[in-house]
Amino acid sequence: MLTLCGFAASNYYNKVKFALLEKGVPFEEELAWVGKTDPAASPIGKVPYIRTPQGPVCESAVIMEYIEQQYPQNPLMPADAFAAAKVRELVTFLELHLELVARNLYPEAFFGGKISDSTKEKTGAQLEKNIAAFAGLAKFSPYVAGDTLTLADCAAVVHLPLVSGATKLIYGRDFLADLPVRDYLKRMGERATLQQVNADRKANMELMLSRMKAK
Ligand SMILES: N[C@@H](CCC(=O)N[C@@H](CS)C(=O)NCC(=O)O)C(=O)O
Repeated sequence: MLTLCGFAASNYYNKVKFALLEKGVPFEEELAWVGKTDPAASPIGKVPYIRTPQGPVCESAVIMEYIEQQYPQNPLMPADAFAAAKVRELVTFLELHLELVARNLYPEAFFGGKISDSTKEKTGAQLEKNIAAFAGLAKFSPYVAGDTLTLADCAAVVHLPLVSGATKLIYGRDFLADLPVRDYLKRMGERATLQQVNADRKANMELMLSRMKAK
């Protein structure tokens, strides 16, 4: 049995969880807050990580590839090499060029902190450029990579809402507004799998807040 470790308020954790649910791979969840992770499984202290019968694996993109290879049922990667490369390209854009850049905004957007005007300016310009490039690659017809649900959707459903939310809060404008993201997320939100992920996320978020208050 595979164990997914981390906490359900984490978008990286939810990306893996959504893939497991969509594939119908049985798994258990082990709650591991930041600071309480297993160093033997996640040497850098990040979540998620998984425990497999052969040992642990960390880094969500690597975990996704492992799951895909180990459990071929309900594939989330096309068999064709070029089509698979296009899915990985979208995943890289979502993770590296959208989420990681937007993360510069999170301290002020979500965590009550402050970021400098120069960070806002630089991050805004970078996001405009990267989102325009992503728009040229993403299909949303009806899935991010085309007519089939793939790993790109697992990344999109967790990363796109944060990019929208953070840009709205910092710049007063959703940088993804010109893309069909809202309709896409609404459609995806009709899936029982995503509904479960989101319900668990909300419950875990409350738990996280009550832990923070108790400190
Ligand atoms: N590249 C990592 C990123 C994971 C990540 O940043 N997770 C956050 C929670 S959403 C975390 O563990 N942060 C704690 C830290 O960086 O120490 C992955 O894809 O798994």
